[in-house]
Amino acid sequence: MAKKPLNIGLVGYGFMGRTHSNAFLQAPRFFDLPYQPVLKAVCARNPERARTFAANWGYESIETDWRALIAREDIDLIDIASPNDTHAEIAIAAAKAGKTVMCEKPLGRTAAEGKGMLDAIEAAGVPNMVWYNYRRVPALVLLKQLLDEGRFGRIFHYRSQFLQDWTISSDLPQGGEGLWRLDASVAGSGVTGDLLAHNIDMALWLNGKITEVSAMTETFIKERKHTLTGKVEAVSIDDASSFIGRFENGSTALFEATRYARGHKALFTLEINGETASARWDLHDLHRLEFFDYRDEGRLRGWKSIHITDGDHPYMKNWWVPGLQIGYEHTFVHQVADFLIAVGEGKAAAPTFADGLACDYVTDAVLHSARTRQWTSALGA
Ligand code: SOE
Repeated sequence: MAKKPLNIGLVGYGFMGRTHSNAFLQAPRFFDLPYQPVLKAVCARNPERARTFAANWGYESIETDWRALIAREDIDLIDIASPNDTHAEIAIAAAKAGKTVMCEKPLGRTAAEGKGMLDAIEAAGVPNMVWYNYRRVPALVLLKQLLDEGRFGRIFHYRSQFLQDWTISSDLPQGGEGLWRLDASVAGSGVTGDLLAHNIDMALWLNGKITEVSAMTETFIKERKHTLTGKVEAVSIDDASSFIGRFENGSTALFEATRYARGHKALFTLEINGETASARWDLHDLHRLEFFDYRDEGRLRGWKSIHITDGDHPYMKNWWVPGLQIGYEHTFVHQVADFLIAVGEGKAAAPTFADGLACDYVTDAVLHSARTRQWTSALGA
């Protein structure tokens, strides 16, 4: 049966523009979806580069002004993959125009911005999703299933890190294309909104609400040349961010994100310790889930390393044959597939804008706690 076309208008053509475009192309090839995504238009300020991007990924047309993209009647879904300072304005305008909206993480640069976005989405009643892609790693979906089945008993500890090392050089400029993540006026914050937000979103999904945090941030390099002004300017972002905290379920939280962990490129790790089981996972080995079950027979008790590649593992029957791995880009493919299936059924698919705002509340609390050196509520308004 012919699928209903769903016309995509993408804003932004950077790293995330590529992951999203690939996902829209691949999802209907591997999953049975109620819609056929059609790459209608990509929007970016530089027309030449937008045209090159469109030709490479198969977009039918380009726009250089996101307002014109939203005004187009042949666009059903606005996908926001542009820098963080553009998320709110575009999402609010797209919602008002009745478009379906997908937005890169973090939702807003602040929770106040995120709240405005959620209000607009709710007023318009349009389908929405935030691209916290790691929720779609098969090993972590399996972990979520094991938690929901109650295999861990009472949860005592949740700890998570995101370690990178790409900003250690003091010669690296800040700001501008490619380096806007180093400029807080564009990004909102440094690693707190960029990396720690992934740890937090995952924790909210797996282990429930974080009620309060006590945080510390550090900016190791205080001045950098700004790409746009050419001048050496004060650095506005946090280079490292860590916190201890409490979850609503009584477990304790230990989180850390940094871009100064020499040797680590994207080491997203998490570990959860319960009364009857523990599990741990890391992004560098994303197809494995380490699992310890205390209820195993004593003589055989130990950590299992489960290779998440079999047909009965989440998403895996849609890919190759048992034993063959998938990777990072597939998390975005899964996100498109889950979203379109949910939209077809008239349901919400998490992480919604409400979930994105819940994460923004925690990142705001982390920054506030670090600034004031006080324990801070992470539950938001
Ligand atoms: C930063 O280097 C970054 O690209 C983040 O912006 C992404 O969200 C993360 O998934 C990988 O690292």
